[in-house]
Amino acid sequence: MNIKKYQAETEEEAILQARDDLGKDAIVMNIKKIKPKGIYKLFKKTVVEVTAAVDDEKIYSHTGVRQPRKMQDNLYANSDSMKKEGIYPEEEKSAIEEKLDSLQNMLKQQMQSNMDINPPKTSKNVRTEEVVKKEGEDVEKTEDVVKNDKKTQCLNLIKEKMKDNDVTSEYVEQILGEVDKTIKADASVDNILTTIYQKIVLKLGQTKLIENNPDNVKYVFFMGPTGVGKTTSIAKIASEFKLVKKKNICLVTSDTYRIAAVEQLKTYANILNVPLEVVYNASELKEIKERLDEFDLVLIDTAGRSHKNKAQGDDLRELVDAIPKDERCEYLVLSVTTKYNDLKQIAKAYSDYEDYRLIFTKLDETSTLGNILNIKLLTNASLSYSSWGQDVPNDFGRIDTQSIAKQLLGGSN
Ligand SMILES: Nc1nc2c(ncn2[C@@H]2O[C@H](COP(=O)(O)OP(=O)(O)OP(=O)(O)O)[C@@H](O)[C@H]2O)c(=O)[nH]1
Ligand SMILES: [Mg+2]
Repeated sequence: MNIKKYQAETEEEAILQARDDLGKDAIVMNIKKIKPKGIYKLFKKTVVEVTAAVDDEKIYSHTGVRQPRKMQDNLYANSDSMKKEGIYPEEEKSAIEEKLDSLQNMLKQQMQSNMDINPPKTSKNVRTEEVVKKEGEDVEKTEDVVKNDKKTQCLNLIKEKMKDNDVTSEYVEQILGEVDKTIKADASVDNILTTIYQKIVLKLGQTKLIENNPDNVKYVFFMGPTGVGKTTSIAKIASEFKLVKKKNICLVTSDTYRIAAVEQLKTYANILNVPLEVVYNASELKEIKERLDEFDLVLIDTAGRSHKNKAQGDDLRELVDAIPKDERCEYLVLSVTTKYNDLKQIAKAYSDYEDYRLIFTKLDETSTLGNILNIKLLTNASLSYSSWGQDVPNDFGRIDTQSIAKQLLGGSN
C-alpha cells in the first residue's frame, strides 16, 4: 500500500494531484482542512489536504515499472516548503480520525482486560518450555513472544469485530493475511488498526456515480431483486438531477407487470414535473430512443426479478441491450439486509453484465454492513450510492467507504 498526502486550495485540485501522481486507481482515504497558524493567517488561505492511497500492484500497472516506492517519499508532495516553515502545523482533526481514535481506545482497553485475564508468557515460563542454549538468545526470544502475543491478540480482536459485522471469514482472513506481513511485531494498536482501516477503504475502492459518467452515457438502468428500493432510488436520483443540478431528465419504466409499479413512478414524475415513458419491451424502447436522446439523462426502472427466473433475466438483458453499450450504464440495487448466501446467487445471476455498479439500500435496517464489503470483493463492481430510509429525496447519497470501513472495525456511525 502506498499512501501520500496532497494539499491544494480545493478538494478537487488535491484529488486531481493524487490521481496524477498515484494513477487513476488512487483512493481518497481522508480529507481535512488545514488552517494557517499565527501571522500567516493573514496571508495564507486554508488549504485542503487529501490523503490518498493505492495498492502497490496498481502503482506498478500505472507506471509500468515494478519499482516499489517508499511510503514516506514525497509525503507532503506539494507542500514541503510550507511544512518546513511551519505555516500549517495546526491541523483540524477530521471526524473520521476522531472516530478512529475512540476505536483505538476501545481496542486498547479490551486488550488490556484480556491481558489481565490471560497474561502473556513471561520470560520465566517461556524458559521452562524451551530448551535454551544461550542466555542472550533466550531474552530475545522471550521479547518476541510477548510482542507477537500482543499483535496476535489485537489482530484477533479485530477479526472478531469484522466477523460480528458479517464480513465473511474468507474475506476477514484475506484482509488480515495481507496486512499481517506489513505489521511489525511491536506495532502499536493505533498502527495496526489504521493499517487495516486503510486496507478496507482501499478494498471498497472508488465510488462511481452518475455524474462521473462521460457525457454520452445518458441511459441509466436500475435492476435488481423485488422490493429492494429500485424505484425509490430512481426518485431520489431524479430529484437531485432535476431540482439541484437542473438537468433535463426523463423517467422510463418497463415494469408493466404491476399497475401499481407504473403508478408509483408516475407519482414521482408528476411531483418533479418530468416526463415518464412506459415501455413494454426492448423494441418499444428502441422505437422511442430518438426522442429520448434529447434528454440529458434517462433513468430506466425495471421490474424486480427473482434471480431464479431465467425468462425475466432474458427480458431484462434484451431491454438493456436496446441501448448501445457506450451510451448506457447499469446499477444493480441490493438491500444490505439480504443474506450473504442469497446475495451471492443474485450476483451470479447478473454476472454477464460486465460493468455494473452497486447500490446498497436499507442501511437503516441493519447494524452490520459486512455485505457491502463481501459483495464488493465477490463481484469487483464499483460501489456507488447507498440509501438509509424511505424518505424521498433524502436518506440517499454516495456510499461513504471511510465510514463503512470504520463501522466494520467496530466503530460507531
Ligand atoms: N427502510 C428503508 N426502506 C426503503 C429503503 N429504500 C426503499 N425502501 C422501501 O422499500 C419498499 C420497496 O421500495 P421500491 O422502491 O418500491 O422497491 P423496488 O425495488 O422498486 O420494488 P419492485 O419494483 O417491487 O421490485 C418501499 O416501501 C420503500 O419505501 C431504505 O433505504 N430503507
Ligand atoms: Mg419498483
